[in-house]
Amino acid sequence: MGFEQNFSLKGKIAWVTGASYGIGFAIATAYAQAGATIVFNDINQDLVDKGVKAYAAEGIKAHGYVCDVTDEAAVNSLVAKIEKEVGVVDILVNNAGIIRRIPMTEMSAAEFRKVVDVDLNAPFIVSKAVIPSMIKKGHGKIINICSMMSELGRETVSAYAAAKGGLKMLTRNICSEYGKYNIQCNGIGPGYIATPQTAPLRERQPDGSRHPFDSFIIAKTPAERWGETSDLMGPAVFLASDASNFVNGHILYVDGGILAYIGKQP
Ligand code: NAP
Ligand code: GCO
Repeated sequence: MGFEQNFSLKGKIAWVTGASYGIGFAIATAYAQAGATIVFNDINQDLVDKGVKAYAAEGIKAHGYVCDVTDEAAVNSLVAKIEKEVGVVDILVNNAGIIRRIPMTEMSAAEFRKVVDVDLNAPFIVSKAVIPSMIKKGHGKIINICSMMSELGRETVSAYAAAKGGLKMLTRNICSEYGKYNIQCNGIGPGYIATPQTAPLRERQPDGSRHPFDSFIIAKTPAERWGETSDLMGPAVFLASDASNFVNGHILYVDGGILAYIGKQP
């Protein structure tokens, strides 16, 4: 197999969850550029319609579906629909996610459960739904979008950190259980990336100065910048391609060096 072919996704069907915009959109765009057919879902028709238009603007004919990834019946029904309308999923990216920044003692159990439901239970549900066909097909790639919070805690993100820490271990367990079927399950751990999800952490102050958290992240990142969704495209293609067929159960941190660095002296 030629070197470039190792990184090609030609002939593959990739499903990226929650990918109307943000990190998922960037990953799906990279997969299309590498030759894959793109399937994505989002939580409502308006987002899906906007996503289809956004992909079309990139020259990509994406198959968009409405589906709440926490709803197992809806996910199983969608997998059957995708297999009928597009084909068997070769590459799954569990990207859909939410965060609630609330001090733990002020967070309700319902709010905690909601974050865990989307960020951990849903990757279980969706992975479970696509694995049987991957086994029949003789190969599969599952990529879970983890986080710095798969390794580190911080104030107000207890539910998110618990979920993303669990997602790291779910990644390793899927690797352990299905590696023998030539299914590789890995994670990507983005650092702090400029998307709508982190917009509140980057808002300029009334006097025009940086948000304190923005300055904090700059000081904690050797690259001295926030990540862009484009920084994730290459690593995502690598983990979806034949080039990573012997990489399994690994969390690839794409964080500009945050996890390696004690932080700039004030
Ligand atoms: P985002 O901008 O909030 O996008 C998340 C997407 O998932 C949205 O389209 C959202 O739809 C969708 N979604 C949420 N709940 C869903 C559900 N139940 N079913 C289907 N779709 C659902 O987030 P992002 O920044 O692109 O992050 C994407 C992933 O990367 C998440 O898992 C996040 O935890 C992770 N991550 C982000 C960063 C970062 O710095 N941005 C860093 C590390 C990891 P709605 O618009 O309706 O909510
Ligand atoms: C936060 C941020 C982070 C990022 C990301 C870091 O509030 O700390 O939202 O959690 O989203 O997960 O990797």
